[in-house]
Amino acid sequence: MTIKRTDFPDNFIFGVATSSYQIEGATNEDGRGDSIWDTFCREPGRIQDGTGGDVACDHYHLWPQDLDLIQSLGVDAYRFSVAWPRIQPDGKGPVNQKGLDFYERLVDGMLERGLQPYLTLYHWDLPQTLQDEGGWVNRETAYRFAEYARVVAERLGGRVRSYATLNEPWCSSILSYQIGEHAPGLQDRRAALAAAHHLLLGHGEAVKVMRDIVPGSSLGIVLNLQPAYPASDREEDVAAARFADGTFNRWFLDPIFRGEYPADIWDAYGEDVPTVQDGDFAATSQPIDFLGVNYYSRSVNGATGNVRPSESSYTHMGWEVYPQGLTDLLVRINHDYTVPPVYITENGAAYPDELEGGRVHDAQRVEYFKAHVQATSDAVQQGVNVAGYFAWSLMDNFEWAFGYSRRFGMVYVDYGNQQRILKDSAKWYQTLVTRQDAGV
Ligand code: NCW
Repeated sequence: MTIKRTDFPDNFIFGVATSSYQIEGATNEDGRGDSIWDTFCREPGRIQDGTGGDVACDHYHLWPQDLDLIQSLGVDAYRFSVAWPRIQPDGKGPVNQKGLDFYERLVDGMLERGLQPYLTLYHWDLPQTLQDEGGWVNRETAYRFAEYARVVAERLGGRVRSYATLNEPWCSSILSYQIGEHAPGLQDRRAALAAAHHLLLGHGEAVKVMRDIVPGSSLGIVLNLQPAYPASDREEDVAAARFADGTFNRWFLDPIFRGEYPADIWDAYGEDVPTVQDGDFAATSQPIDFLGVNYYSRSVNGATGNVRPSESSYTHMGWEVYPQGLTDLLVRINHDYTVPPVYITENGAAYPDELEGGRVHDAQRVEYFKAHVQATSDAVQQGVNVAGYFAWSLMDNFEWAFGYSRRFGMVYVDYGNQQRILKDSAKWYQTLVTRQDAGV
């Protein structure tokens, strides 16, 4: 089966995505403050290969050539994130003009190259000073976030077509404060649920503030959603899937699109539920212009734990390859919620790539992308308003707790000399997006 660009609506956007801490490096330059990831990476045992983001892809210095690279792929848009500690080193108060200057150059650089900027305000690099006061567990952080959003929107304004508040709040709450795999590495469910609530509140407050500053830009949020399937028809397995869907998906979707938490999960959380003040749900459910969906895999749930189907293939992250899950997920959210246009803001796969004679033959990644772009098109055919697709990632980068041991890029990064080398998947994507009628 082949897929071609003309299978999609004319104004459908194709892009590539990255995030600040994963690519920028230069963590001590031009007045940047510490983020919770700088601290976390210094703690022994937190990062699999003992590395951190101090150099990463050195994008802070190499950005002009990286933008050239993106332009050469022929994509329409570039999704990137702003590092809060570059803008406000202490997370509040004084604004660091040099930080704003960097992102202004970057945005202008995109526009000069015909690339639409899709900006994310928070891709997990919380200023350490705010963490010292409790981080997202502290309600005040939500209001600090709205101030930071104001500062960025005032400088970059309507040049940025799309502002996302948060990337994957499940990760910056549950994975960070309950499971403890991400910074700040706590293991406390009650704290995690407070963090999730304050993230959602911060999202809503930021949307309110930005509406007036950038009325022409589209505002939204990016969630990592994972459809949950039962391992069998047995009642216990169906209940397990419903619970997984509730904690992972509905806990974030419902406050945004219904102004409430899902009752079944609220009851299951017992004493650990967050304190919700009057007006909080009015904030979390502020109208938004788009929903960003990051899709990587599904979960298969049994009463006694998750199941890993043996006939499936798995990526280097151990995530099952299941493209049908993307179609199912999109159709389902379109059915269950009144959703604005949806973007697939991330989709991709890590594989252990090897550079051979200047080339990277990442056939599995090509297959992964092909199947998921097709799955996106299937959802469009079934009536879901999908407005764009962003590949994760433009280039190999710092994969959080896995350090540099996982490669998600369409472009290979040789960390020894910072060379960028197009993998076969980048060439495949280039053909898809630039040769309108070429089946790839
Ligand atoms: S870790 C993660 N990722 C990867 C990361 O590079 C990117 O910054 C994120 O936006 C690739 O895309 C996202 N997501 C976490 C997914 C959670 C998987 C469920 C784990 C269950 C314990």
